[in-house]
Amino acid sequence: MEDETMVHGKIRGASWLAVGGLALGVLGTTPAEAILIDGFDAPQTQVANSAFPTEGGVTLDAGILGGESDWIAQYTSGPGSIVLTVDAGGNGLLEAQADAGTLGGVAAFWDGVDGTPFGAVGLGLGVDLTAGGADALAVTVVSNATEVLLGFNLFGTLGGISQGVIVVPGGIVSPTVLTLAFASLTAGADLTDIGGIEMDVNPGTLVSAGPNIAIDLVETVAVPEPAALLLLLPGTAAALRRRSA
Ligand SMILES: [Ca+2]
Ligand SMILES: [Ca+2]
Repeated sequence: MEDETMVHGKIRGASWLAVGGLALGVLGTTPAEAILIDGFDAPQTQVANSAFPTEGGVTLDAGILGGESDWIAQYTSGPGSIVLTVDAGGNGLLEAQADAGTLGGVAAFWDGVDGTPFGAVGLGLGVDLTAGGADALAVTVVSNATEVLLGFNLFGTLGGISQGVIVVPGGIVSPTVLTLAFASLTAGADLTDIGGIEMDVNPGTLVSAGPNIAIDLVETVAVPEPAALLLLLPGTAAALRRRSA
């Protein structure tokens, strides 16, 4: 996985550096820094099947937003298992899959240290998701066999839920960053004070023989807007001319 991580870093680093450098030159501000929600670097395994239809656990790790992630594998029907693994063999990935003919789902929660994935979502984060100028959630998918929906529920500390979905296309074989703009979320929660984050794999959709998805990290990012930068360029050029005159 070391090679993949390097490739991933190179791709992401290169693209953001290029645009960030342009923004730096034009706007004179430092590029926004993202919040890492989870890099999936602490091990977790949950297997749900007909004998154990709802399995869950928590992972405590200082590298996880809020210090803890909560996990549930939910089996619905079929001959096999719903398998959730995080950091298997130290690979730094979240992987979810259903055995052939088996239906179910997988969910992750980041809601502070509450010691359980069950019951109400904890509201222990108290995080400003817009910090650093972030305007989107981003998921880096390293591989995905068939189309998967990643449903996000953002729970406001003071109430309300904002929701959105990232469509992960099938056929992904190299690190791919997919974003969910805050502006596209349903209204409900104050994004500057989020108590809990939920990510569901294929929410409301039962999946058979899949999904076989591997995710490297979930974070917030400031998505560059090339169109806005282009609009700024003429004005900047004019300002520079005035300054030198
Ligand atoms: Ca928790
Ligand atoms: Ca990772």
